[in-house]
Amino acid sequence: MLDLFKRKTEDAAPKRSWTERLAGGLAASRDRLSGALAGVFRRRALDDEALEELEGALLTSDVGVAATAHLLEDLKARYRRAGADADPRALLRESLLALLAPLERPFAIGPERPFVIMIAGVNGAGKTTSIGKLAKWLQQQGLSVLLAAGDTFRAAAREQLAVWGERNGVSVIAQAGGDPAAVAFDAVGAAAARGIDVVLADTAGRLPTQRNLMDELAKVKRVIGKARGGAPHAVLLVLDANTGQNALAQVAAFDRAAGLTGLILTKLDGSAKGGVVAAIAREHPVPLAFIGVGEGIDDLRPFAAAEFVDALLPADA
Ligand SMILES: Nc1nc2c(ncn2[C@@H]2O[C@H](COP(=O)(O)OP(=O)(O)O)[C@@H](O)[C@H]2O)c(=O)[nH]1
Ligand SMILES: [Mg+2]
Repeated sequence: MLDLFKRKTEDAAPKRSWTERLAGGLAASRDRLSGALAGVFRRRALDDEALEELEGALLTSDVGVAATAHLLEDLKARYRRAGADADPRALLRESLLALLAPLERPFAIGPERPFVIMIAGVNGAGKTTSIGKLAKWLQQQGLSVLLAAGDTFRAAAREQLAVWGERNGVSVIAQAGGDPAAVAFDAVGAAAARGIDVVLADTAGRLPTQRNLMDELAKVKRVIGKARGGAPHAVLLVLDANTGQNALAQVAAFDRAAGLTGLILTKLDGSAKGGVVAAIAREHPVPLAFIGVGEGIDDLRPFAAAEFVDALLPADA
């Protein structure tokens, strides 16, 4: 089982560059937006028909009703100001960048030691994989890392984290069938004893029946705080970019239960539409700390709004 997992990850190792994979993932949305903009160019006016076409393209790209309305209003205002020679593509890029830029916030590891990062998200969102990638990223910043296998309900999840531990050369604290909160508690203690800089605490995205995921998450958070006053210092929600508008509901629910400090948006390499970033920015802004574009260890980077807009709506298409 472990071998299978390893091979799968290696096969998916980056052959294309980061930019290519991000652009590849967003290709469908990019084509839709470019198609709608072509209509504006054809008619040489941002008229009702053009706006409707753009609206359709934005909605189909997961931008959501609120952010779509905002973007169209913003675009109209920019168009009015820019005058007859306006380049609608450049203006829409400006609108998008203005909307997304506030989500770009450098993810900083504070002075607390250990600095505890709790990773939350629904099952399959990409929590464990993102932890593997984050461990590498943190080590590249010169920080030592310890992983806590908090998804105790599934043996496979534990094994998967162990593989990422091995791949990164970092320790993993796990308990067979133990309580998630207890694992997190132990991990924080172990990190303190060993002088480790950062703890990455995995959590369950699905629970055995009759237990409420959000209650459990709040409990894990509380127990981490008992292990170390002030911890966790960051709570990151992992979102699968393919979940579309449902991602917004997840942001709201997890924020309520655990107080999110940031987001990780994964699987932007697939056929994700990407527009959900705009929806989050408009409706429930939480800093987008990282984006993921693959299953490999290097497939995670801090979110950069300009890079994202370039992939979604390049200047020169
Ligand atoms: N293509 C792609 N697949 C990903 C990415 N992140 C995670 N995955 C895959 O999504 C699946 C679920 O990921 P996992 O980390 O187990 O999710 P978890 O249940 O939240 O821990 C696995 O098959 C991962 O390899 C990503 O950025 N891109
Ligand atoms: Mg997992």
